[in-house]
Amino acid sequence: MAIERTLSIIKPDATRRNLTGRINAKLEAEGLRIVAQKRLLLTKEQAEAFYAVHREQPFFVGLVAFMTSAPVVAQVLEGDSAVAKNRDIMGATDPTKAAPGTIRAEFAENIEANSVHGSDSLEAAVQEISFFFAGIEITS
Ligand code: FUP
Repeated sequence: MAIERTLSIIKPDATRRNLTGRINAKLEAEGLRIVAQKRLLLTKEQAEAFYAVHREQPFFVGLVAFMTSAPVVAQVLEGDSAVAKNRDIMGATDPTKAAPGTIRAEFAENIEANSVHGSDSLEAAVQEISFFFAGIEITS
């Protein structure tokens, strides 16, 4: 296994319900290290840029409105196979399909307000980490 870094976002539905600590506890219990973290309120332009790949999707406008509705916590997670491991810990996009014990099964409100984002590939992780963090802000 290789040590990887992945980008995680604790979304507005979760920050609003004070779930940051409980989500972080799950990530750490599964062996991921939080090597950078910051809380911020995304602008419309920032949310649109982050989710640019979904620009043509019918859910795009709602997704941007949701992601700018309250603060998010952006974080870099590090560990063995961190990209896939975080996706496992998160669970499926739709919480009704997420495996028991996953963050989305436990906390998500619906397919849009689904509590967390996680990079879906190593290439996406590199790009998404650089969207939020400078190298000097990440410390193993
Ligand atoms: P994921 O990688 O699991 O976050 O899922 P996607 O990249 O497919 O979708 C990104 C985000 O778009 C989801 F987290 C929530 C939102 N979305 C919707 O609001 N409705 C949908 O039908 C699909 C995705």
